Amino acid sequence: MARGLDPVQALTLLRGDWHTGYDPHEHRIAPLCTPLATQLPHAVGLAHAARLKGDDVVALAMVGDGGTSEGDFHEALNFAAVWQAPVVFLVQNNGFAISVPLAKQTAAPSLAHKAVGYGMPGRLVDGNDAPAMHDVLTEAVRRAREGGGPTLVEAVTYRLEAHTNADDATRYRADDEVETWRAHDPIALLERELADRDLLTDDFVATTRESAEHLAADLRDRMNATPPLDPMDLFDHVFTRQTSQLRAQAAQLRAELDAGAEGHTEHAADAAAPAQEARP
Ligand SMILES: Cc1ncc(C[n+]2csc(CCOP(=O)(O)OP(=O)(O)O)c2C)c(N)n1
Repeated sequence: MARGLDPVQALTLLRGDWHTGYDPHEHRIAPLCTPLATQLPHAVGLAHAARLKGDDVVALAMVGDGGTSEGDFHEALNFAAVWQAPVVFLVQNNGFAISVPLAKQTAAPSLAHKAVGYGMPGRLVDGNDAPAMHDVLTEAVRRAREGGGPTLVEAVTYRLEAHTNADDATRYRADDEVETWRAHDPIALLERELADRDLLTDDFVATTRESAEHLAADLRDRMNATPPLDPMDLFDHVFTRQTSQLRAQAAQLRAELDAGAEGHTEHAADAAAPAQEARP
């Protein structure tokens, strides 16, 4: 969104569409992908290639605390350091990978410590402190741009809500822990800090709140509108030339969809029949 992307475009994949919703080249944002941490080796390859071509690029690769347990995390950081690729790895450590707390994810003193083993600087920062985040990331980007190689940044924060609406977070963490972190909400902290420095007017706060509510309401409305999806699209862009297995699977789905559509018509007819009979 900071690069002018429509939030509905950014969320297209999560509505079940087969494409990422925006042009990665136009916005210089890689396509979203569901498998955890695969974006990290992609970022290293992209940054390394850009440097070889003399393109002034620094890749920012983001991952969660849980994602740092994936093999891709290790491979990406290792190669980034060996090649001195211009990449900044930003780990959003929000304490949980769905229900798994960080203590079950790693025995390292911090995730930032892992940088030492790869041979790159590691930075541990309060992820709820916006100016601190800005400082640390600006320094990491500058180092990468000047040829100083990658940096691993661990931003410590907390996931206030459940992982998804299918997750009941009360089963694995205490309410008072959540409330303690709620008091450190990064937006409230930034607002207080700016107000303390007389950099914030009531007018600006009111206008910003109003436009944020408007943006959220508009996003909800547009996300709730049923997207024009055809499940058969699923098979179109997997291979340049479709395999026989995919053709068979496509035919099977087509048959199931057609049978389902007929089933719906029959149900609709069943439902309509008694009403017709009851008519005088
Ligand atoms: C390779 C892989 N394994 C499992 C999953 C299922 N999964 C989706 S999100 C998630 C937890 C991610 O936790 P974390 O990396 O800490 O990120 P967070 O969502 O907390 O920001 C898991 C296990 C997945 N998407 N990909």
